[in-house]
Amino acid sequence: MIAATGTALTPLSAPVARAEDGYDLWLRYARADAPRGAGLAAHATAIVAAGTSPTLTIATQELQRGVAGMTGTTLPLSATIQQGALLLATPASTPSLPVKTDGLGSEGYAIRSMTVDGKAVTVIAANSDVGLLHGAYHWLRLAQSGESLDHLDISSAPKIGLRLLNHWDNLNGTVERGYAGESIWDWWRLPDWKGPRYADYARANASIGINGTVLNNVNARSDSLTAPYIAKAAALADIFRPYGIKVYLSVKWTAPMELDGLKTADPLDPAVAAWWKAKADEIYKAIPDFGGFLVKANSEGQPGPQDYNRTHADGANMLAAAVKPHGGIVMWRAFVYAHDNPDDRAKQAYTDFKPLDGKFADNVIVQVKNGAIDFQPREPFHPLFGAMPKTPLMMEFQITKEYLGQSTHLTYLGPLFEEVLDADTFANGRGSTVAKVIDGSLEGHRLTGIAGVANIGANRDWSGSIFNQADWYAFGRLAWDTSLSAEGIAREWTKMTFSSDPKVVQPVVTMMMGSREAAVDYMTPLGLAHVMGTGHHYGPAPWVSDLARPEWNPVYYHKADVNGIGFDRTKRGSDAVGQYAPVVAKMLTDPRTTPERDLLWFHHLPWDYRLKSGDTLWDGLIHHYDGGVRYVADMQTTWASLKPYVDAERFAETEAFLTIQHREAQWWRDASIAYFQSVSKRPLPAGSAAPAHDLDWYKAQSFPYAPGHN
Ligand code: BDP
Repeated sequence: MIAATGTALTPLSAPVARAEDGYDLWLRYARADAPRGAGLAAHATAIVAAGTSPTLTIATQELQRGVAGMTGTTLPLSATIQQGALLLATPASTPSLPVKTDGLGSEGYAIRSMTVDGKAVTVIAANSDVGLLHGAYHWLRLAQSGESLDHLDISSAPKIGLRLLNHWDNLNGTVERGYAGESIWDWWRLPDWKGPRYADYARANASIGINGTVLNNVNARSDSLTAPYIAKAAALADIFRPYGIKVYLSVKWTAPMELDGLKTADPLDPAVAAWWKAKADEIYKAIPDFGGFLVKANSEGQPGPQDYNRTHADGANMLAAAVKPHGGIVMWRAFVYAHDNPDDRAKQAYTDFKPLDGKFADNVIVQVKNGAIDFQPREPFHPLFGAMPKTPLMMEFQITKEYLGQSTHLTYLGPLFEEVLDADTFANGRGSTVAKVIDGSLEGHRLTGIAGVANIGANRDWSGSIFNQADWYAFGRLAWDTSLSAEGIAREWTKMTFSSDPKVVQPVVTMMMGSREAAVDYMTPLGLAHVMGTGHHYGPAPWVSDLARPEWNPVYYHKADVNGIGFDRTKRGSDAVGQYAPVVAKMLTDPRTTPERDLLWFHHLPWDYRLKSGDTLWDGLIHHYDGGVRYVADMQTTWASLKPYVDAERFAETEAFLTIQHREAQWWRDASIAYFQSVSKRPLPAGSAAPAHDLDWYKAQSFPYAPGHN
């Protein structure tokens, strides 16, 4: 909670006494120490805002809230310019605006320290009030992080148009792969009851530049398209609108059949197209700025156009025509693989979608997961990036940590996002990064997007742990600007979330930066993937081999036996490498030139294969497992040393979660080694302890009530 009580200023590195429950996220506006507070107050003597729109009111109220929290003083609204004022203006509201807003688009902003009418002021300028709101949040971020507010000369505009959260929230309040409690959407009591949390959700998202939210699970129910549910979605849209956030809905392909008894859902059937057109008209009547549809079709049992021998493009284009007159879009997911297709699962999306390049309507964007399997702790970038030049592709990241320790593990995802965005597809020569594919600059697309599967739930702390909030934050910041560094983002998040005291910032950021790699090490080192427990995906189960579909079984992915381990995706194997640009394919064909972190993703290698460290593959694998567990122990030590600087509540929770993480990292390591040793028949390298239990013990563990899985 914001602790705006008391007048005594807390010295920077003094112990923090107040308890916090995480509700305020990175918008805590904690009281600044005396020198910083004074500096801040000098740059915020009043707000001069031209206009009274709901959005501008939100911006000024946020500035007032922030300054009150940080300095204890009330920031007045003023009609006239005074020394130290914050000026919020657009060219429309202030024709004499002294700051150029060209190139800022409809959402960007400029922040400039300057002299106006002889007074030193800070001007926040934008082309729209939403731009001003983003600018206000930027200024507050600087203020909260203890950055200088002098001589500001900032321009910022997003390159990616759609920056969306995808909620996998069900209408019954559960959240698929959600580890932070129930859904924050109170569907049952909407639209009448609109709790304060919705606006706080919008504030948090606006503060990091997220501009859209898909309200319901991609495994959608038709009910969300009925009149009562459209009214509920409209109530949320009304709350989010002034924050610059649009709502979108996931749709079920067979909704026309389920809701209105149509005989078919064939996209080329005129009655089906007419049904969707009428449905779109109905939605837009209630939500005039409705964003559009997200579709999971012909994937994991969901119906889709292929059921009628039509293509994904046929399906997407029919829906696109329905929303087109209203300016809506269709996000069509490429997460497809079929039970009757014996080909490598990692190849199937490319095989299905690549031939459709150029066949999609201009208001369709294809949403591609970061990797070709499914949000693993590490995956090479998806081969579709760079392979469909005539089609806008948007990124789908998973913020919720289905495969990365769920709610309790501290595994900061910034480095994962950064690694994928920076990956070079070589589609148009060197420097054809994934970021350039999705921001449209590589192939000249105007429709651009990035989505993150939300980690938000009804828990007080929103995300299931304090550190999980950093993943939501990092997603938003990178969506706004893919060139930001994960480390810089961790730094600003830490300053706002805990303290700008370097004694806190440095260790916390260091801890965060290696944490995802540590999870890779204790779960799936050297390019292993998908070895987790069936269904809930919690915990290790590399031995599973009895599930109906081959590609649901961990043994399908690691292919370990007495001779070696790994999935051969070279020409000798599935030839998934052939889906990458020739330069990349060549590199991945040879284990020696394949990045070691992806080694077993692309190659099946003998246990005696020599790693760059000089270790055999077998010994190296064990060393990675050991290193991952050790890293978690080190995080525990670091965290313990921060006790004097962190409030009791957040300290205790993180301490307890790190204890869980350490226990589970050990379990991952031990169970994986017990299993792989049972097939490799090799001794452990010197210094590596035997697993605590035998393999049967690990196999016998069962978790029928693990969260996030129905
Ligand atoms: C997988 C999840 C599953 C989702 C699916 C998807 O395990 O719950 O429905 O992805 O993205 O990661 O559609």
